[in-house]
Amino acid sequence: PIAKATTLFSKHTKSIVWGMQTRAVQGMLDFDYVCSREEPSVAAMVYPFTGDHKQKYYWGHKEILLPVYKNMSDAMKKHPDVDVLINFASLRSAFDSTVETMQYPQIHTIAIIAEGIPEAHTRKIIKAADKKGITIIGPATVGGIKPGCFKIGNTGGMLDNILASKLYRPGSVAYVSRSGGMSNELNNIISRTTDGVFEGVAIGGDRYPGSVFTDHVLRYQDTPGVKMIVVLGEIGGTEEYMICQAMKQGRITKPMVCWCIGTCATMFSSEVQFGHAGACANQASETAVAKNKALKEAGAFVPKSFDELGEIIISVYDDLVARGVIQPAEEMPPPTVPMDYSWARELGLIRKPASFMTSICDERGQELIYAGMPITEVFKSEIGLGGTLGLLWFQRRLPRYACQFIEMCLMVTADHGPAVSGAHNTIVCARAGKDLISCLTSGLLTIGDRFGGALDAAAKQFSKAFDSGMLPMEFVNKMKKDGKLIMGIGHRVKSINNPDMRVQILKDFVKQHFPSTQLLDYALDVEKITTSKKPNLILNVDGFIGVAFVDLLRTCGGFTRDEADEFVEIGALNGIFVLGRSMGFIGHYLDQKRLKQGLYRHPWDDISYVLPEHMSM
Ligand code: Q5B
Repeated sequence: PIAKATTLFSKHTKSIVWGMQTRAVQGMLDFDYVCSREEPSVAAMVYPFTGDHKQKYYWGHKEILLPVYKNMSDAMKKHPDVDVLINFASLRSAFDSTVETMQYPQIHTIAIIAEGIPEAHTRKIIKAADKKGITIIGPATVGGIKPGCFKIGNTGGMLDNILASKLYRPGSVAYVSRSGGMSNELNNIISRTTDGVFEGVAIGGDRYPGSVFTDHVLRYQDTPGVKMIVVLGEIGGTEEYMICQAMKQGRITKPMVCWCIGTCATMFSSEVQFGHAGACANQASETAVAKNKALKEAGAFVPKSFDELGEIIISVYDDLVARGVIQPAEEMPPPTVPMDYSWARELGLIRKPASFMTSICDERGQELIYAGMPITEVFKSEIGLGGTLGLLWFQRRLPRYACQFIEMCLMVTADHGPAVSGAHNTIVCARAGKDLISCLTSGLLTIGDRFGGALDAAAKQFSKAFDSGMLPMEFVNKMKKDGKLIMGIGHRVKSINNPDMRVQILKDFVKQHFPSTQLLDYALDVEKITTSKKPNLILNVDGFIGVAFVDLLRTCGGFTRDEADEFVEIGALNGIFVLGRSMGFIGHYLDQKRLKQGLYRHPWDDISYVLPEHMSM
C-alpha cells in the first residue's frame, strides 16, 4: 500500500465537486476569499446529467465561471492540479463515482457526504483507498475544514459562522469528531477558548468510516502547526482505544483533550441507538463511560461532562501559551465578502423599493389570498364567480345581488353567434391552424367601441350628461350636434321590433334588486328618443351593462363616489364583456377544431376590387 499524506489541504489545494451543489460550492469560494486564497479551491464540477457547461459564481465582488463536466475523465484531464474530490453523489451513486475517481492517481483525498451507503460498499472503498494511499473522509459527514486553506462543502456553515469562529486563519488546535454538527460546535468552542482551529475533520457517523480517529490524530501529531488535539468521540466502536494505545506507546505526545458523547446511555436499562449508524454500544467497552475512563487513564485531558469541555481546553491551551509552545499570532481582519442579497434581506440589514406592487392577491403564504380573503373562505362563503371577480377587480366583498348581477352579465355576454366580429376572427384563425390562445386573442382584439367594448364609454357619456343635469333630449341633440355616436346605443340586428332578450333579463333583475337605477332610467329615456328616430337605436347589451354597473357602484354601499368613478375611468366595465365573451370565443375555437374545418379563404365574388385605372406615363 502507498503511504497516505500527512497534509491533506493547503492554501493551494484544488478540488473537483461531484454533483450540482451550487450553494456548497459558493460557500467554499466565499471561504477561500476570506482566507485570502489567491485562487478558488474548486476547479470544476462533475455532473453526468447535463452536458459540459459553465456555472456562474461569486469570487468576492466579482463574478467568475466554473466549468461543469459530464465526464470525470474530462475533468481530471483538464485539471491535473486537482487532488481532492468532494463527492456529493447520492447514496445510490456514491460508490460508483468514488471507485471511478480512485482510478486517477492525481487524487489523494476523497470526502464522501452521502449517508446510508451500504457498509459492504464502504468497506470495498476503504480497501481500495488503502491500496492507493487515498484518504477517505466520510461517508455520512459534512467533511472538514482547514482554516486559511480549504473547506469541504458545507462544513462550518454560513459565512457569518465562519467569521464568528475565525475559521479564515489557522490557530493551534486540531480536532477530529464523528459528527458534522458537533464539529461546528467544536469550531465555536475552540475559537472562544484558544487561538483557534488549525484543522478539523468529521469522520462521519457510520460504523465503518473511511478514515478513523487515529488516522487524523497521527497526522496532527506529525504536523508542526498543531500544538494540541481535541477528539470528540461517541458511544459505539472501539476506535478511541487505539488513541489510548498510541498515547501509551508515546506515538502521540501532543496534549490530547478527549470526550466521548453518549454517557447518558448507561442510564437506560436497554441498549440505546443514537442518531449515527455507529452510535450504539454492542459491548461494555464500547460505552462512552468506559472509553472516557480509558482515555483519562492513557493521559488524555477528559472533562467530567461535555459542558466542561471548554474549560479543560482553556486550561490546556493556557498552559501551552505560558510555556511558550503557542505564541498567538496577531489578529488580521479578513477581506470582506459581500453578503448575499437574499440573506441580507432576511436579516433585515437592507431594504430596496420593490419594482412591483400588488394589492389583490398574495400566493406566498400557506393559503392563497384574494384581496384579504383566504381561498378556503372564498369557497366556504360561497361567493361564487361574481364574488371572486368582486375581490380581484374591486378589492371588496360585494353584496350577494351584485355578485349575481356580475355572473348574469358574464352569462349573457358569453356568446352571440359566429357572425360577430370577434367570433368571426377566432373562427378564421382556428381554421388557419392556430392554437387556442392565438385564436382567442385574435377574437378579443376586435373588441372596441363598435363591437362589445362600449361599456365604459357608455357609462362615461351617460353619467356625464346625467350628472350635469342635461335632459335626455338635450343629451341626444348635443351628441348629434357634436357628430358623435352615443355609446351603448344601436345594434346591427336587434331593435324595438326584435328586442334583445339578454337586455330584458338583466333589466328585470336590476329593477328588482338594485337600491337605485337612476342612470339606467335616464338611459332608457334616451333610448325612447333614439328608437323613435330609428328602431335599431336601442340601449344595447353594452350600454345596459355600462349604465347599470354605474348604478351598482354608486349605490351598493361598498364604494365612495370617487372610487365608483375611478373604476369606470380605468376601464373595469369593458372587462365584463372581455371575460364573458372569452367563453364564447374558446367555444368557437374548439368547435372549429372538432368540426375539422379547413383553411378559410374569402370568396372573390364577395370582394369588390376597386383598384385605380392603369396609368400610362
Ligand atoms: N346611429 C352598434 O350600427 C352600431 C348610433 C347612431 C347615435 C348611435 C352602432 C354604434 C355605438 C357603439 C356601441 C356596441 C355599430 C354594440 C355589441 C355586442 C353584440 C354585437 C352583435 C354582441 C350599429 C345608422 C344610423 C346612422 C347613425 C345612427 C347608429 N348608432 N346615432 N348614436 N350609437 N353604436 N357598440 O346598425 O342618420 O342614417 O346617418 O356604433 O354601442 O357590439 O350581436 O352584433 O353581443 O356580440 O351599423 O351585441 O349603433 O348603424 O352605423 O349604419 O347607423 O343610426 O348615425 O344615422 P349600424 P349605422 P344616419 S353591441
